[in-house]
Amino acid sequence: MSAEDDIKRIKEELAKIKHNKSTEHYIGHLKARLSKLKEKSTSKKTGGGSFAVKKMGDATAALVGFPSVGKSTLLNALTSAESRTAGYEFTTLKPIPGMLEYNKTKIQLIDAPGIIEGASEGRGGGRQILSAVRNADLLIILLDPRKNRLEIVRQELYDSGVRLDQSPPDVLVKKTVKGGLVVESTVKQELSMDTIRGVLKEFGYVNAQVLLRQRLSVDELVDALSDNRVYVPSLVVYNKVDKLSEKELKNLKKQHPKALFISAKNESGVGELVRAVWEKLDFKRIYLKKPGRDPDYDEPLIMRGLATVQDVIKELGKDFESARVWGSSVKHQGITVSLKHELNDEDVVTLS
Ligand SMILES: Nc1nc2c(ncn2[C@@H]2O[C@H](COP(=O)(O)OP(=O)(O)OP(=O)(O)O)[C@@H](O)[C@H]2O)c(=O)[nH]1
Ligand SMILES: [Mg+2]
Repeated sequence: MSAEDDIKRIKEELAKIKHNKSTEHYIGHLKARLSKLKEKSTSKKTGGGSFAVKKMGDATAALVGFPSVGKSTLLNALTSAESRTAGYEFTTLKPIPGMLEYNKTKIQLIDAPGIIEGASEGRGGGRQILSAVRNADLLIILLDPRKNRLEIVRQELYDSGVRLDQSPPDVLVKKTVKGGLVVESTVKQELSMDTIRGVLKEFGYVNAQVLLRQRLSVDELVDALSDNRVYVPSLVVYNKVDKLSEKELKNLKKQHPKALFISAKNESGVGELVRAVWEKLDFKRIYLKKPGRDPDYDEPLIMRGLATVQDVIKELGKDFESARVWGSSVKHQGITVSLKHELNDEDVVTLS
């Protein structure tokens, strides 16, 4: 029996089982097994190949969606890249990168071929496409409002190991030489210890110290133990709003209050989209200032996420011991801060 047959059989079985306390252990076993089989079959089939795009710029955002939703039209509107667009499906055959500059930041944008239902199982070359976008720092899910396939796209991403807008489960596993499985939890778990140990065993842990620091579902526990999970933020964007009546657009906005609404063709709403992309990528522009000189506002150091003075020093690759900071992260302008101090966007830093 091939891994594919096994995967299919386990999925069918999972679909049939009723979820309750008495089946929890067995479900855990099946889900762990499924994850391992998928990992094995994916690593065999995807090598990146011609679909691999080298990451460039300060961060990478990838466009994902069904065919013909306007991904290439949007890439062309936002960057100087020229990706073929057409009124038929599967126009784009491999990922096309472009570069977008905003707020002194370079954002690489990847236009990917369209994915369809079953992509995570390889339909329509889906595996290759998903493996090309999964390493992006942000996924822009582009949709045609007339064919709203948001849930399908999300499910395909989920099934290929992409976890949108969530952080990795807080689980620490340390393999040991002997002593069996020692499982501790800082919070009360819903899952029984029997289920947790069963899943750990399925992943091959015989001797290990395991610390669970959050309440976990079976899926989260399996995620924590699987190698191929990525945790990526996302934006939901409805394109082609020029085709909607005012009333239709109003209803759509009501249904999806967090989404963005654009027309890539007319380039309307794209300014807001670029701003949202920039904000979602959590950039910090740090202006460096040599003592006695003006800050360098032209070429900020671009950081992402949490950025401490220490991170800045590391990025510069030089030795500094002290820092003064001006900007919104300090109460007193120009004060000397510790190296652990967290910087905000547009802070000015003098290192010495
Ligand atoms: N009315 C309207 N049409 C659009 C818009 N954006 C794209 N289109 C049209 O939709 C069709 C598909 O656009 P593409 O950009 O090729 O779509 P894609 O998502 O890259 O498609 P694949 O490469 O096949 O996955 C083309 O005919 C575009 O002109 C838009 O905002 N409004
Ligand atoms: Mg395209």
